[in-house]
Amino acid sequence: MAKHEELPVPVFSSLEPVYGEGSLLEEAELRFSQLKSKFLQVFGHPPDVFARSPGRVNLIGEHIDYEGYSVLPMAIRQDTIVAIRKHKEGETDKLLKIANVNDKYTTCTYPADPDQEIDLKNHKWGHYFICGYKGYYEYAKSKGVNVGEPVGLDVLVDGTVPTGSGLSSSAAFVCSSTIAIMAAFGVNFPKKEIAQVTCDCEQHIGTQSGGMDQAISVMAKNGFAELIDFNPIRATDVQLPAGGTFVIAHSLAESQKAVTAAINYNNRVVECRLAAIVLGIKLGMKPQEAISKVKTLSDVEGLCVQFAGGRGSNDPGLAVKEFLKEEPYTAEEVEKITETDLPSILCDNPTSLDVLKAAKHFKLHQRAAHVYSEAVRVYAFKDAVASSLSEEEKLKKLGDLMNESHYSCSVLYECSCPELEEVVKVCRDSGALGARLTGAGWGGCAVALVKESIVPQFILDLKEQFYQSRINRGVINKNQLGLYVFASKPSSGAAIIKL
Ligand code: NG1
Repeated sequence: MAKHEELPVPVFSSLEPVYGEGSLLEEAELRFSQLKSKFLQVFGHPPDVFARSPGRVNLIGEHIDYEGYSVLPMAIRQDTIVAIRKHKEGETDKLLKIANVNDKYTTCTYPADPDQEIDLKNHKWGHYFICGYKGYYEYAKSKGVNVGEPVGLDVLVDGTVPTGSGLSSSAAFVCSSTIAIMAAFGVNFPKKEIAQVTCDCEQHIGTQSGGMDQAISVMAKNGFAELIDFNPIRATDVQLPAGGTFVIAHSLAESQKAVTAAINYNNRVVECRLAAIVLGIKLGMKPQEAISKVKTLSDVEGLCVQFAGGRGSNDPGLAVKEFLKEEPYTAEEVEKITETDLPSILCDNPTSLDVLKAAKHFKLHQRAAHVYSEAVRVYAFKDAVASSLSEEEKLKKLGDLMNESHYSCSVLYECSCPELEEVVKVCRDSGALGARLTGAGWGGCAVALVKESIVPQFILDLKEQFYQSRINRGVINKNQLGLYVFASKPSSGAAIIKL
């Protein structure tokens, strides 16, 4: 039997296989029927097809996917549904009209041109659809599909993944858009290929993201977290211990990842790249060879481990301690080691040049120390899940690893913020076995591992200690609390729905 990532995105003619039964199904039935009527009302035709893709919570493995390391997320029930209709021959307006059921998002219109540039200086929510649109054409052409003349598309979006929350609303939107476009054009591909295409095409938005979010959104399986490996993309089911529940708690600070890319997300990608090049050179590579061959810390892991081997260890972190100083590097210091100016090293990506313009210095030691140690924690987490430890011990071990991960993200990678620190502390004080920021950070959500038996009390405690003062100040409405703090079970991945 083919592995599930080799299979195409499933096509369903009813909602049960995706949403199960009970209240989730009822809620989904309502959403789909409202989406259908609104589509008719806005565009004067019914949609041809729907695609949905979920958000995710990353349990462990933060900021290491773009360095080539495995991560361990699970899909959540919140998702993005895209309803789409391809214009028929004879319909002359060659436009992509992207509307949203939520009035907060005004309709975006773009030309039906797969080669259009996305205007990064003028960020719009519809740009994420254009990522998928460009991705579809680039990929279909590379697979020899006759894509024909571009035609207009009518699109209506309904998303329930909170934006800027570290739960990957962007990937849910890009994946559902790409899959909806594929379905409208009558093609489908293996899930692992779609995971790669959507990962590549989301980079059109200007973040040099890794592939975690798209991979889990496309390849998730109901009831399982997934260990996601890269190069090539692969998903391995991880059955989480039954006695533990993951509770997601929003810090209520919005993470503006695309807008702050030059100082936050892309800055870390660049720092990791420079750390990897410097390590490569210190461990014997010629500067030019390191610059051309080394892109990520995983590229020099072998050299670091070899170095550690000489000291009776296999920890690449030893090379970090030995060769990367803790004080931040100036651009000149890095250029002295690389014998090349930084713009020439990083010229393959214009968004890296934006990082250089904004950066005062580079913290190579701390970033590399985080990446290598976090990569080890992912496997320790997976091994603990599969171990013969008692359930109690297992949950304790998983919680400890999550706490260590948070410390590393906060102190070494500096991707936390005061609100996240506060919510993580409240989670731990309220009985979580472990709690950490999840996703890119700089705002967004924390994820806490909580014993199943105390979940209701835990959520009440969080409400009292973290959310009540925010409700009193009018930051959120008390009726919306369920959107910001909720228990989550591993949900299913992307699907095409023809009703
Ligand atoms: P968020 O911002 O949580 O969707 C981002 C990246 C991931 C990964 C995490 C940090 C995108 C689409 N996703 O996730 O690839 O690097 O940060 O672990 O940018």
